[in-house]
Amino acid sequence: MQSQPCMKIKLLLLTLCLVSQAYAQQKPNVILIYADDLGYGDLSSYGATKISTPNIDKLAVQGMRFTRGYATSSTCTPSRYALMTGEYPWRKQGTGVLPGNAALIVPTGKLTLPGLFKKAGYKTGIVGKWHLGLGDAVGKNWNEDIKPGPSEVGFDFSFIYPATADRVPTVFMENHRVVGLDSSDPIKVDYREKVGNDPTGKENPELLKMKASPNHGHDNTIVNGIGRIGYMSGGTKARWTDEEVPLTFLQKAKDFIEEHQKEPFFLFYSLTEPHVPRMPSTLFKGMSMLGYRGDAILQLDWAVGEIMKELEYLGLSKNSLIIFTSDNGPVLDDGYEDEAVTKQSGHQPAGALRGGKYSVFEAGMRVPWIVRWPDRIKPGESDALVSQVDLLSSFATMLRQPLTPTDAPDSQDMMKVLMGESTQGREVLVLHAGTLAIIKDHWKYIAPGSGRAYNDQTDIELGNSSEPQLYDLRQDTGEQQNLAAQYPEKVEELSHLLQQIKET
Ligand code: NG6
Ligand code: CA
Repeated sequence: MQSQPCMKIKLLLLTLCLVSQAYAQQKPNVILIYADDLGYGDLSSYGATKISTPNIDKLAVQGMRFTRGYATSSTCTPSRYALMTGEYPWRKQGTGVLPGNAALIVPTGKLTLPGLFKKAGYKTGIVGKWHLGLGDAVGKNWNEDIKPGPSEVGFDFSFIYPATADRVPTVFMENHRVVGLDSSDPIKVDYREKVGNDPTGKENPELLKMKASPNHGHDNTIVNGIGRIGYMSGGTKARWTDEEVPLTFLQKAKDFIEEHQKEPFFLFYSLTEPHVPRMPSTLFKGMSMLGYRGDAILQLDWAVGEIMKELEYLGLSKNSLIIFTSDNGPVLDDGYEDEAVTKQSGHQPAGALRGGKYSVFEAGMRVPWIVRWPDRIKPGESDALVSQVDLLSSFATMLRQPLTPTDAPDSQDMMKVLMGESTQGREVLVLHAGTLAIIKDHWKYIAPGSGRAYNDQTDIELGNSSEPQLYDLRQDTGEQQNLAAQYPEKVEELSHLLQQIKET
């Protein structure tokens, strides 16, 4: 017979053992930090020398830094569509850059990334930019509940703005409602013709605090001295102040984390920087010496640091999985005279990559990509091929949620790769801008297309050509040498493969 104290010690040890096992198996919190138009070369951890981003660099040092991580597309809406659905956006009509009054394009009846987390018992939230449409029609009443939206595709909580900072309506929405509605000053939105009496950039350019670039589309309703795309009237008190937008999102993100600290949560923290209009808060104006675009990047880096501090403070840092990436590549002049070009000062937002936002060349879609999870990931670097379309399947594996054959059709399970436990990335990846491209091993084939080769407004090479293009990314990351004529059988193989994928 064992003595009483001995039994007690054994019981205590057993309990401790079970508790620690449960702890090890505890589901991690997941925070997806998604920058807007941040380029491959915009971070010091990705080679930038004219700007320093210590907080994001720290994530890179403590986690896995990917050098071949991609968004699916070179603009926002399609990349986000793929992230949410696990489906290549070019398979579906209407997934291009949406106006601010567009209807929701994410299907409500299908599995989505937040829906997956929800099924696995997580609390899910999005804070920041949405840009996937709201409601079931273009013509909607902004003064009442708007559905469907984030709540109907899997988010328990949303605090968003509808489209982009340069598109009306310039308001925040919490769950189904615009924040700060005032029935005596109803909001109207129109993208075809002017509504109400607010001045426009076209009629009253003298009222602008930041000029629109010539021939860009930012000359409709002026809000806070900035011309927007689209017209709005009313909602005077609901309109955001540009300098405060990122600070508001940061606070809401921190609140969400704090509120759900005791249960597993998934937070999609969808930052707005460095997308136009770049209007950093007073503290950051002038800080980078690269103009407001650089300042916005510093502000973004600071916000990431604040999120990390919050996690530390709550004791959640180790068991939180952070993914940091960007929705598409960089652009300097995207429609406002904000000195991004004149103060570039040698900064290379795309690093050594060719092209930029809107381009099918590498800079359009190859973006910073960092995964940090101290409880599981050993710090390192990986050149495995991964795409944001893969997150859905990868998390399905992590959460042990089986997928049906119609769920996330283009998403591949990259969990081991993301954890740094495998170097076997994708074999094949389709990229999307004006035309499609396909990467297989180190080869990249760009299908011929009729689009412009160069956009002089944004000063970006779009990558379109009437001729097939073939690049050897291993030797020529900068896509300088078109080898199509030299390797016709490779061109044949890849164009055939692309065709096959399009038809599946
Ligand atoms: C373009 C806008 C650009 C930006 C982009 C969307 C013009 C000339 N350009 O139409 O400023 O808003 O749409 O960017 O109006 S994205 O990152 O959301 O895809
Ligand atoms: Ca974007």
